[in-house]
Amino acid sequence: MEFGSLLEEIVRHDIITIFRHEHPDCDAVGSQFGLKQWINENWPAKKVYALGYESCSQAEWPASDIVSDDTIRKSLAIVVDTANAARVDDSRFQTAVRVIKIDHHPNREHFGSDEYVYENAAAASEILTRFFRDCTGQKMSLLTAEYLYRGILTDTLCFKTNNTTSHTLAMASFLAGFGIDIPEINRELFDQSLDEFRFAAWVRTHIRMKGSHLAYIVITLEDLKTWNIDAGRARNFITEIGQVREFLVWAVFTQKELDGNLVYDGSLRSKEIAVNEVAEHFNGGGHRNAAGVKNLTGESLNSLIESLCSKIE
Ligand SMILES: [Mn+2]
Repeated sequence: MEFGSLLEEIVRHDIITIFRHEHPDCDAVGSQFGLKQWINENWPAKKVYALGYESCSQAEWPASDIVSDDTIRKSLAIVVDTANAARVDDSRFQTAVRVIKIDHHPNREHFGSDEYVYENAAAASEILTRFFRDCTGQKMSLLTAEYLYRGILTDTLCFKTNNTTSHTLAMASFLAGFGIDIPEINRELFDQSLDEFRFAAWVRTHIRMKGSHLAYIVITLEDLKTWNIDAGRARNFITEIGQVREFLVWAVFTQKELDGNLVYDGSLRSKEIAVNEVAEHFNGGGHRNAAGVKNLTGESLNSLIESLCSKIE
């Protein structure tokens, strides 16, 4: 990985705004707050803001900053973990003096003047860890290391995804060296409440099969109400149906109301098949083995299932 003028740009600007994607996961906020923390510690006089309207429900994170349009216009904007401009959770990044993209998703849409996109990285946090490690003149704290470690650990599902490489592990090891409490961080991120444990059991018993290798579940608005869980968190239970030998593709769909109609958002996972290529035809996209779709009618949900199935056979 090469970081060109990234350090110089950070040094050059007095105001830095950091953006990430909507429906933020731990890699989005981990890389965002990790970068903010690192800049704050090395250049205390700089004004650094982490922006985004939504919050991440997994583990505890600092609140987003609130800044004026004028401040953003004067700032260097750094967008982390986000493949396309429309997905940034605050479109004002476009007004900044300069925009830098740091990401690990397939680089289909170019935005910003500088891009540090490494598709082989398992997490945006992995890229930032490498950058911080290479900046030998700067210091780094345990808190920064913890934010980034959370990002790597969650995006790799505890180092289990097939984009986990020796580089991923080397970066995690570098972070762990700051004194990270490894079992504690695992408990914080992955321990379930009793209600979640029961919901997970319900998800497992309500999967449907299409053919022998595609497993999915459709969670209705009524189900969400019964379980008192929001759609985003419910879709995270896709991990409950992951590790099954027979399943090559698996998915969780949640129902929602949009302009008076019932539509579906979904999370797709696979062992080998490129689910993002299918997702792109259904208002979605993402990684080869982990993608999402949104606002599908019941009919398009069925054709998505058909398309996934035909890709397996
Ligand atoms: Mn990520």
